[in-house]
Amino acid sequence: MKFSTKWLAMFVLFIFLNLANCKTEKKVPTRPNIVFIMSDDHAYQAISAYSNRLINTPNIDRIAQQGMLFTNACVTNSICAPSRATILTGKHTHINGKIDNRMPFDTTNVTFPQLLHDAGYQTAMFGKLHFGNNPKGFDEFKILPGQGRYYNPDFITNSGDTTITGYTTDIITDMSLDWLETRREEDKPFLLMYLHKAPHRPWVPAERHYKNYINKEFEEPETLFDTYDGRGTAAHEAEMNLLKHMNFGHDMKIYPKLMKEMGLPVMSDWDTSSVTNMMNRFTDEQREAWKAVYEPMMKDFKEKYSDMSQEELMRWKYKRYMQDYLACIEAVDENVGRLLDYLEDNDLMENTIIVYTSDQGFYLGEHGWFDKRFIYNESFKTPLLIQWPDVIKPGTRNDEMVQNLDFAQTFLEAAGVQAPDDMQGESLMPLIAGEFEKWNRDAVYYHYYEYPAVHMVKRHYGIVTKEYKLVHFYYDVDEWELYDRLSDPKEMTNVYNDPAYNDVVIEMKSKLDELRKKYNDPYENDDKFIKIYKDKGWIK
Ligand code: SGN
Ligand code: CA
Repeated sequence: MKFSTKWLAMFVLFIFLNLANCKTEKKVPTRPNIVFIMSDDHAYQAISAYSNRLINTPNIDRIAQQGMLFTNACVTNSICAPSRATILTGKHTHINGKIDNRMPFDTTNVTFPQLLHDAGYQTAMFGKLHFGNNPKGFDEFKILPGQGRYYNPDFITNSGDTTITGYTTDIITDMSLDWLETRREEDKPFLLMYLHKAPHRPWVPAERHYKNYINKEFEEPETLFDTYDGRGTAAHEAEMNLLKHMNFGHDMKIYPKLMKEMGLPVMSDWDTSSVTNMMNRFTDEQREAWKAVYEPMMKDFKEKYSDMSQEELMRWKYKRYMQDYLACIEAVDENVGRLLDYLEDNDLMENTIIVYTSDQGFYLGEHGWFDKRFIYNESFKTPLLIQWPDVIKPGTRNDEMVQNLDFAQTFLEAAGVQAPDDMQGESLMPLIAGEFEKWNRDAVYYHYYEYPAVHMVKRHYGIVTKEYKLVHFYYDVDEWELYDRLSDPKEMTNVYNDPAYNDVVIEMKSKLDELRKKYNDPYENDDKFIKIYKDKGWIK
């Protein structure tokens, strides 16, 4: 009797200790895997976890269902390579040097993948980087040169260059799955950067999607016919209006020969050559499939064009734009689903941080625009969904002002690696672990430089809080704008000169000065970067 009581007590203690252990293990997971999924130019308006007005993205939405959806995530400089440089370095672009798509990325910058690799992580990158130089700190990479191609893409890899037949979104996923399946070292945590080219311009979808989308119609944004009254020179002069600047060839996929026949204007140097290049790159099979769907579209347009009003043409262009843009996202969503299924089927979900984001947001006809660059909402914000079953409560939403600047420190903290002191973001760990009292950011800083350049969005910087947005456009103008984000969420009225907002302007300007100091961006920097453009002969 005595013997069995002792054993029973020991058994209970053993169970208790084990349970306690499991509990600690669950709460503070060690060295999680990180799957960083980023697409290019994916507007949050085209993810159903944010809004199902345009498209259903059941797979991307899974990440929000299992984790957290950020409704106020934004970038520091809304353009491709600068955003990527900020993500990798945890620094604003005036510090890491990649202020625009043209300047080279300075490879002496320390990046979070290098630090994770040094700390024992296995690291891989597949897809679009857009730096002009290769990534450091990766055991393996296969990246698209520059913008890359939608069909039969070339890749730069750490074992030589290659060209692969097929559709780029599928191929980047195949590469990632192949790496996970055949080269992952099970005794190490891993970082996988899975980076889509889609849905970047010129929006070339896979056959299985374009044939379904070519006859679809879409709800229009309220501001499709915006005339920019109530805003400054920059909005009026930007060259990203669907009616005025979206190309008939390159974007709408009308054959150059037909453009000529119909007298359609050529809107960029590459408007006509781009369709020809795309057709030449296709395999015979891909070309025939394409013609079967896009030639009837052209025929139909040819019949209607001469009777179309400018308003009808704008509507037609919006529809055509959405057909191809959203069809590209279908493939991204499907492929994200393949990756999530793999992680699920291989017991890799529990202690893996999965992030879905884009390098910036995008205009889907809001203000009559496509493209990005502006601090205005659709391009300033970016989608952000994060799951980490061991840590994040499923189905949560967060409306804090988080930035692409914050990823590096978040991942380093999650991996237990000390972040260098000169990184400028904030780890998102308190937000994702539900310790909200530890988060105290109330404003973010933004600075865009690539001007004069394609789309002609003027240089500007600004500060954004949940309530207000203060912007200064400079270089060839000197104009301030203030938006009341709560009463004017579509940003239609600049209230900078409205006396009712005098105090807000004063307060926001003083906060702006503080942030420029905090991020080490003295006002003299603005001229320094203009001078670089002059020295390079990009401006006179
Ligand atoms: C290309 C696009 C632009 C786009 C930039 C930058 N033109 O130049 O529309 O703004 O890339 O995009 S295209 O005719 O070549 O498609 S970014 O995402 O790489 O920054
Ligand atoms: Ca981009």
